[in-house]
Amino acid sequence: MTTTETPTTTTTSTLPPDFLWGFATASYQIEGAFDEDGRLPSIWDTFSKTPGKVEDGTNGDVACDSYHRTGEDIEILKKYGAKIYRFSLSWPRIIPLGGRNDPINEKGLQFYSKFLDDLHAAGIEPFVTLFHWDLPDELMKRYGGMLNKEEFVADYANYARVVFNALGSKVKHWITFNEPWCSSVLGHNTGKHAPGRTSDRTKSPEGDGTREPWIVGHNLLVAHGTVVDIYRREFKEKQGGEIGITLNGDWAEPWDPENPADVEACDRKIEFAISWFADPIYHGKYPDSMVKQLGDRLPKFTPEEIAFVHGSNDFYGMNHYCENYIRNRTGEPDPEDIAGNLDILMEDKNGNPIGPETQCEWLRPFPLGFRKLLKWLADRYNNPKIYVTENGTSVKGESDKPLEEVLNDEFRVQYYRDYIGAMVDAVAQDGVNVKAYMAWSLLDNFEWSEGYRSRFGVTYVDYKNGQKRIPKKSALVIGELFNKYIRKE
Ligand code: GBH
Repeated sequence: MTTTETPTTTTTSTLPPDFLWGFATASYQIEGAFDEDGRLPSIWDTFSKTPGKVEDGTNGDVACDSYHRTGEDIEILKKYGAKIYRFSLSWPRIIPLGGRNDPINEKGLQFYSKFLDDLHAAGIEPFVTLFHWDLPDELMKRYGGMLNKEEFVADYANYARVVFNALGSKVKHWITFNEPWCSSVLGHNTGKHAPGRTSDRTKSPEGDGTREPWIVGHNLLVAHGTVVDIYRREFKEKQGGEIGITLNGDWAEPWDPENPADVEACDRKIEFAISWFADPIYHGKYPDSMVKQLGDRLPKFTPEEIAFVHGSNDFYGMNHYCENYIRNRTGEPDPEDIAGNLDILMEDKNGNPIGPETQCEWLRPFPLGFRKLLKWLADRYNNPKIYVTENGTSVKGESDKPLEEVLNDEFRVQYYRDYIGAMVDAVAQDGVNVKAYMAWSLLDNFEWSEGYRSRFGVTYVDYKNGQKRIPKKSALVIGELFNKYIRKE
């Protein structure tokens, strides 16, 4: 499908009876208990406690206190009718120092083991992310974390093996990495995320945004491929699960649809964000557009590496939030450029906004883009099984609204109606193979560098009153939508 076709959303489409839906979260964003039962700091503890890194100066020390409130979290999941729950494991809870010769923390494993048992008892199927950005801080200090291929891949593989051994009988769906793009680009080019490395010396004493993001991305791919291989050879047969990676990616509309250079730039934008990781996994090589622009700054796969990476997804994990207008840039790309030599804009040539504002600068809803991106992925990757592992929105000014208005979150309700509807059309009308959907997020939580002001929860969390959870309207609407769309047989 080209970027200019506009299929319409209908309400008559349906989903197959085995379609799964639920909610998602991540360890550092919800758990709190930052120094309990042997947990040591991750790069996010260190980064968020560095002045100026998080907008409201907050951190995840307490967050939603989910470490002490697993029972409440399971209660609300049940109340909302969720079939599945995606959460992530905190590596520094399980191996506090992180490395393959460092001690394993049994208390950390016991916490997750019990949580998995409790989820199963409630009839909720877990989707478990091994890594959602909270790298043990010691590994950053010891050898540069994700920048160090030999050390990082070996330590991540050891961590994964510890986890598969201890918890693998209770988990059928594993996600190796959440959004490697963010660890690479935000962590090692713009410096907006931990570990905050960038070429900008006003923000970081160290870092090279022209090279490090491509090295980190490469290392994460190799680590992913290595762990998938370990799972398939040592665990899959007896544990019967599946494993894949989760990638973020926005849809792209041309700033000027009449200009072929803008239309072409849209594909390049998606290639730099998604195909950077998905092409090696599905096609065994980096996209041509990236090789062309980055030259020898893009690492090369050794034959052993690509053998692990190529074919390493049992499913495609898709995180999706929004879209942009894309305008081609002429002239030589800036060496710091990570996007494909183009401008990422919120308005088209005629000044029309892509969608309404939310609390996040970067997020403007445009639901049809979800359907188009699903089709784009199906076409490029031979119709893989897709799990939507995150989708959701913040609401402009939500943190300043009276509670009653917060709970009656019409804007978010409309977002889910439109986005879920667009996904259903992609499945029923375009033949895209989506098999599961997880809304982001179960709870308002620590929104990384945006702190607590941006709220993505379908559940309000009262940070001033013991992290009390109160369902918003959207929490129940999602279930109603899926009850309507999923065929009974
Ligand atoms: C998800 O990323 C994360 O997986 C999740 O943990 C998070 O809570 C959720 O988003 C909501 O934010 O303006 O330069 O900082 C979504 C993909 C890509 C969205 C980077 C924000 C920010 C670019 N993200 N983007 S910048």
